[in-house]
Amino acid sequence: MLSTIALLTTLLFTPVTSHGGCLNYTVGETWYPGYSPYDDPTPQDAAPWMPQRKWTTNEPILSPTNTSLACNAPGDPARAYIPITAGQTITAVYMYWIHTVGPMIAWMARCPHDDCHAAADATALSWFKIGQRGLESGTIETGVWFQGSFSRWDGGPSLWGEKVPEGLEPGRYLVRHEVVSLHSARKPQFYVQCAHLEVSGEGRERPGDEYLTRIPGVWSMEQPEINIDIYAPGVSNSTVYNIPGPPVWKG
Ligand SMILES: [Cu+2]
Repeated sequence: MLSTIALLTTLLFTPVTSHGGCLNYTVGETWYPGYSPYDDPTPQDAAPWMPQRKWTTNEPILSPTNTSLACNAPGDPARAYIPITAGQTITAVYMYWIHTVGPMIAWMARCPHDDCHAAADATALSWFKIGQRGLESGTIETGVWFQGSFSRWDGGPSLWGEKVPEGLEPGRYLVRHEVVSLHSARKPQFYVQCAHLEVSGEGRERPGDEYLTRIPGVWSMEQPEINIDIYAPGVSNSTVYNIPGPPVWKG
């Protein structure tokens, strides 16, 4: 009951009724504001400091083959890059996050010719995972997923940090934060934001082909972990959820 009241209070004082997303980033102590679909787009579109690709609605993407799955819609390139050294953590800062079930995956992709602005078509890039979070304890239906445990229900920022692999070669990359929400049976919801990163450091490695995939392409309704009914017998009480897709590249 208490949590219900807290949730209702949050909803009354935030500009959304159901969905949230990644609106900011931090590296160390530095904050990098991203795009806000809740605010006037005009100054944001002109902002030279903007490191996040444009997204104009907090609604989920409902099809794993939608081209907006890559970097949301419209996904216009950002103007700025977040500087980060390989081995440092990029933290995605979510606001208004309320869903609790399903995996979260952080991805990166190298921009051709080190120009993420020219590489506007994120569906053509080779994506690799840098981190993923799933079921932390309990069962698929009622257990604790990172998606629920990371959320600050009081309306404060919810933080999700993943390390840029230490061995990664310097260059300009997209980083893509994806939440897959599975609370509707066989109707997965995808929440995606992308930002531009400028990676420095001494790394000389890049992920091999077995780590790379296209987006869309990586998910399909043929995958039992994506096309899932978390309330079905045999599923709801399972304590194992394997996050599909390629393995995480640790660099
Ligand atoms: Cu939602």
